[in-house]
Amino acid sequence: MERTFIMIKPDGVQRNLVGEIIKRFEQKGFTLAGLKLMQVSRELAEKHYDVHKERPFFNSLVEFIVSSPVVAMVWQGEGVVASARKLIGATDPLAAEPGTIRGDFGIEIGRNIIHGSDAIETAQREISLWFSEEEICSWENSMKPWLK
Ligand code: FUP
Repeated sequence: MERTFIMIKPDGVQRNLVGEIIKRFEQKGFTLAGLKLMQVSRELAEKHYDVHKERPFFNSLVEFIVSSPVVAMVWQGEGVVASARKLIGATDPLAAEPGTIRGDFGIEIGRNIIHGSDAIETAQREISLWFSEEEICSWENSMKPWLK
Protein backbone atom coordinates (compact mmCIF):
# COMPACT_ATOMS: atom_id res chain seq x y z
CA MET A 1 0.00 0.00 0.00
CA GLU A 2 1.44 3.36 -1.07
CA ARG A 3 1.89 5.88 1.75
CA THR A 4 2.99 9.48 2.03
CA PHE A 5 4.05 11.79 4.83
CA ILE A 6 2.10 15.02 5.22
CA MET A 7 2.86 17.74 7.76
CA ILE A 8 0.64 20.75 8.45
CA LYS A 9 3.20 23.42 9.31
CA PRO A 10 2.90 25.92 12.21
CA ASP A 11 1.12 28.49 10.03
CA GLY A 12 -1.49 25.97 8.88
CA VAL A 13 -2.18 24.87 12.47
CA GLN A 14 -2.34 28.45 13.81
CA ARG A 15 -4.69 29.48 11.02
CA ASN A 16 -7.09 26.65 11.89
CA LEU A 17 -6.65 24.92 8.54
CA VAL A 18 -6.21 21.42 10.03
CA GLY A 19 -9.83 20.37 9.48
CA GLU A 20 -9.96 21.85 5.98
CA ILE A 21 -6.76 20.07 4.95
CA ILE A 22 -7.80 16.72 6.41
CA LYS A 23 -11.17 17.12 4.68
CA ARG A 24 -9.50 17.51 1.29
CA PHE A 25 -7.48 14.32 1.70
CA GLU A 26 -10.53 12.43 3.00
CA GLN A 27 -12.76 13.64 0.19
CA LYS A 28 -10.20 12.69 -2.43
CA GLY A 29 -10.55 9.14 -1.10
CA PHE A 30 -7.28 8.61 0.75
CA THR A 31 -7.06 6.83 4.08
CA LEU A 32 -5.56 8.31 7.23
CA ALA A 33 -3.03 5.86 8.68
CA GLY A 34 -1.25 8.07 11.26
CA LEU A 35 -1.93 11.41 12.95
CA LYS A 36 -0.32 13.43 15.73
CA LEU A 37 0.00 17.02 16.91
CA MET A 38 3.57 17.62 17.99
CA GLN A 39 6.13 20.21 19.00
CA VAL A 40 9.05 19.39 16.71
CA SER A 41 12.61 19.20 18.06
CA ARG A 42 15.38 21.03 16.25
CA GLU A 43 17.07 17.68 15.63
CA LEU A 44 14.00 16.26 13.85
CA ALA A 45 13.43 19.44 11.81
CA GLU A 46 17.08 19.46 10.71
CA LYS A 47 16.96 15.78 9.74
CA HIS A 48 13.70 16.24 7.87
CA TYR A 49 15.12 19.12 5.80
CA ASP A 50 18.63 17.65 5.57
CA VAL A 51 18.54 17.86 1.76
CA HIS A 52 18.31 21.67 2.05
CA LYS A 53 21.07 22.13 4.65
CA GLU A 54 23.33 24.14 2.31
CA ARG A 55 20.50 26.41 1.12
CA PRO A 56 20.26 30.01 2.40
CA PHE A 57 16.73 29.46 3.75
CA PHE A 58 17.65 26.35 5.82
CA ASN A 59 18.01 28.09 9.21
CA SER A 60 14.83 30.13 8.90
CA LEU A 61 12.97 27.04 7.69
CA VAL A 62 14.09 25.03 10.74
CA GLU A 63 13.27 27.97 13.07
CA PHE A 64 9.79 28.11 11.57
CA ILE A 65 9.09 24.38 11.91
CA VAL A 66 10.14 24.31 15.61
CA SER A 67 8.33 27.58 16.46
CA SER A 68 4.90 26.10 17.20
CA PRO A 69 3.08 22.72 16.97
CA VAL A 70 2.63 20.89 13.67
CA VAL A 71 0.28 18.09 12.63
CA ALA A 72 2.15 15.08 11.27
CA MET A 73 0.18 12.56 9.21
CA VAL A 74 0.53 9.42 7.16
CA TRP A 75 -1.98 9.03 4.32
CA GLN A 76 -2.31 5.96 2.19
CA GLY A 77 -3.93 4.92 -1.08
CA GLU A 78 -3.22 4.25 -4.71
CA GLY A 79 -0.95 6.96 -6.14
CA VAL A 80 -1.09 8.97 -2.90
CA VAL A 81 2.43 10.45 -3.15
CA ALA A 82 1.91 12.20 -6.49
CA SER A 83 -1.75 12.94 -5.84
CA ALA A 84 -0.97 14.64 -2.51
CA ARG A 85 1.56 16.87 -4.28
CA LYS A 86 -1.22 17.91 -6.68
CA LEU A 87 -3.62 18.60 -3.83
CA ILE A 88 -0.90 20.68 -2.12
CA GLY A 89 0.22 22.71 -5.16
CA ALA A 90 3.48 24.46 -6.09
CA THR A 91 6.06 25.31 -3.40
CA ASP A 92 5.50 29.06 -3.87
CA PRO A 93 1.86 29.72 -2.91
CA LEU A 94 1.68 32.66 -5.33
CA ALA A 95 2.51 30.26 -8.16
CA ALA A 96 0.24 27.49 -6.87
CA GLU A 97 -2.99 26.99 -8.79
CA PRO A 98 -6.30 27.99 -7.18
CA GLY A 99 -7.97 24.82 -5.95
CA THR A 100 -4.74 23.57 -4.38
CA ILE A 101 -4.09 23.97 -0.65
CA ARG A 102 -1.21 26.42 -1.11
CA GLY A 103 -3.02 28.18 -3.98
CA ASP A 104 -6.14 28.70 -1.90
CA PHE A 105 -4.60 29.63 1.45
CA GLY A 106 -1.08 31.01 1.06
CA ILE A 107 1.00 33.92 -0.16
CA GLU A 108 4.55 33.40 1.17
CA ILE A 109 6.99 30.63 0.23
CA GLY A 110 8.33 30.60 3.81
CA ARG A 111 4.76 30.13 5.14
CA ASN A 112 3.38 27.61 2.69
CA ILE A 113 1.12 25.75 5.13
CA ILE A 114 1.90 22.14 4.39
CA HIS A 115 4.60 19.63 3.47
CA GLY A 116 4.12 16.50 1.37
CA SER A 117 6.76 13.92 0.41
CA ASP A 118 8.02 14.42 -3.15
CA ALA A 119 8.61 10.76 -4.12
CA ILE A 120 7.88 7.25 -2.89
CA GLU A 121 11.42 6.76 -1.49
CA THR A 122 11.29 10.16 0.25
CA ALA A 123 7.93 9.21 1.74
CA GLN A 124 9.38 6.02 3.21
CA ARG A 125 12.31 7.93 4.72
CA GLU A 126 10.06 10.67 6.15
CA ILE A 127 7.46 8.27 7.57
CA SER A 128 10.12 6.30 9.43
CA LEU A 129 11.70 9.55 10.65
CA TRP A 130 8.42 10.93 12.07
CA PHE A 131 6.46 7.83 13.09
CA SER A 132 7.18 4.60 14.93
CA GLU A 133 5.61 1.46 13.47
CA GLU A 134 3.11 1.23 16.35
CA GLU A 135 1.81 4.71 15.52
CA ILE A 136 0.68 3.66 12.04
CA CYS A 137 -2.56 1.76 11.42
CA SER A 138 -2.41 -0.79 8.63
CA TRP A 139 -6.22 -1.00 8.06
CA GLU A 140 -5.38 -4.44 6.67
CA ASN A 141 -8.41 -6.27 7.99
CA SER A 142 -10.81 -3.35 7.90
CA MET A 143 -10.57 -1.97 4.36
CA LYS A 144 -13.91 -1.10 2.82
CA PRO A 145 -14.24 -1.94 -0.87
CA TRP A 146 -14.72 1.72 -1.91
CA LEU A 147 -11.36 2.72 -0.37
CA LYS A 148 -8.22 2.16 -2.42
P1 FUP B 1 8.19 21.43 -1.33
O1 FUP B 1 8.65 20.05 -1.68
O2 FUP B 1 7.14 21.99 -2.26
O3 FUP B 1 7.78 21.58 0.13
O4 FUP B 1 9.45 22.40 -1.54
P2 FUP B 1 11.01 22.23 -1.25
O5 FUP B 1 11.36 20.87 -0.75
O6 FUP B 1 11.73 22.74 -2.46
O7 FUP B 1 11.25 23.29 -0.09
C1 FUP B 1 11.00 22.94 1.25
C2 FUP B 1 10.59 24.18 1.99
O8 FUP B 1 11.62 25.14 1.98
C3 FUP B 1 9.39 24.87 1.39
F1 FUP B 1 8.23 24.34 1.78
C4 FUP B 1 9.57 26.29 1.84
C5 FUP B 1 11.06 26.43 2.00
N1 FUP B 1 11.67 27.22 0.90
C6 FUP B 1 11.93 28.54 1.14
O9 FUP B 1 11.66 29.05 2.24
N2 FUP B 1 12.52 29.26 0.14
C7 FUP B 1 12.80 28.72 -1.08
O10 FUP B 1 13.34 29.43 -1.95
C8 FUP B 1 12.51 27.37 -1.31
C9 FUP B 1 11.94 26.64 -0.29
